[in-house]
Amino acid sequence: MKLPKYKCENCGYEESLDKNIYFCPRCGDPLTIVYDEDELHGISFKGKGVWRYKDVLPVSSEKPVTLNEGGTPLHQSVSLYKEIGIKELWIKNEGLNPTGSFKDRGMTVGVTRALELGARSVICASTGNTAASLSAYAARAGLRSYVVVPEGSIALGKLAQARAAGAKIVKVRGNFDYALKMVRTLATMTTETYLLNSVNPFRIEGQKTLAYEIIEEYGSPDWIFIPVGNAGNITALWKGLKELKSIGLLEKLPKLAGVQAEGASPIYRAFAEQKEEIIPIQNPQTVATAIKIGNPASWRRAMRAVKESGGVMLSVSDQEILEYQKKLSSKEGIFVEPASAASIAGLAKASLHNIVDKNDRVVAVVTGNGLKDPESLMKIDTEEVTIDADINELKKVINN
Ligand code: AN7
Repeated sequence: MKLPKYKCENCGYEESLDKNIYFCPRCGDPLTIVYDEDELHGISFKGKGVWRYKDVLPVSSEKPVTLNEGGTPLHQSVSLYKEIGIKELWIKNEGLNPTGSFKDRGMTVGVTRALELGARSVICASTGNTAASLSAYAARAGLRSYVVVPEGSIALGKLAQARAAGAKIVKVRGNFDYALKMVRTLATMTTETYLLNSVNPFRIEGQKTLAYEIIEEYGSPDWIFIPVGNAGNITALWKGLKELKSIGLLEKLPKLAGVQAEGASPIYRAFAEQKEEIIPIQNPQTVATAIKIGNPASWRRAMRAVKESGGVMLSVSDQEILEYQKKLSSKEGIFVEPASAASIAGLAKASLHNIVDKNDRVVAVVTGNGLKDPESLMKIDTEEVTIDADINELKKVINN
């Protein structure tokens, strides 16, 4: 089989995978790993989870660093689809990955690559989930991990995960965008500390298995909705879908809808205003801390994915995010973190504006587990009472 190679989708630069690089030396965009299209045709898979797709993953190791990631459930909506006004809604629950988010799909491949390269340690900048995932996989690989996070802006559960796994936690006085800029610069100065943000092409490879699972299990929906922060996951999703078409497993590519939080939506803004470039947001704000990102590294690839697919970028308010986080739990039994609810909130908006049709079949990706970030839920009104330990008191509150 012809070996995969790095390619810059922005300017066409190509390089062998033997090199340890992340960015195009010509134009600076994150590099993508590409396969020969003829080689992909007719490939088949066996096994479960991310490593089911090992023939389209660019690592040769027989012993990947794994926690059995992938193979997450695709739940059919029993209620929200009606309220939203579409024919079918399926919810891909990435919060049921080993560390509670989709990041594990990329980390199993990325940390395996780190070992193949002989790295001594791994590093990421993170709004929380990447840190939680990286520190777990690094622990399993016996590698030192450094996670650089915006001080005060990461959810408690995620911080606890990184602490438990023994990562060195570096809190930056500044936002995620500064943290990412620093680790990117560090990566140009040393090869001993391997960079595992989603600008790492090997992480994108692992994350593309999301597309493989959706298509193998469901076939081709009309739309896929996905939350967007740094824009790695939508990049990976689109890459996977296009590969599936080359393999012959997918005839018609779905349209993609990328959903950002209003206060952190530079890609949406550029899309809506038909601009060629994004204008980074200096001080992004949203309750969905996972996607509180003002200068997404993979914005070009996200924009291209959305446009090529005939889809859209959308933005949703914090209020909409919290409303649909609650509804996902109260109507479907699926507890997600705020960033994840952005995809469903975006879908509701798209239906209202007739961007999706009532006959459409939609898959919405929810990306992270609600247990990581329960804080916002503690502030809403719910049916809660406190009683004495007395059976009559209990009987009084049961009112059906
Ligand atoms: C739950 O952990 O960027 O568009 O540093 O945790 O690929 O960035 C997290 C992102 C969506 C956005 N949902 O994905 C990090 C980080 C959840 C997330 C996203 C994130 P990308």
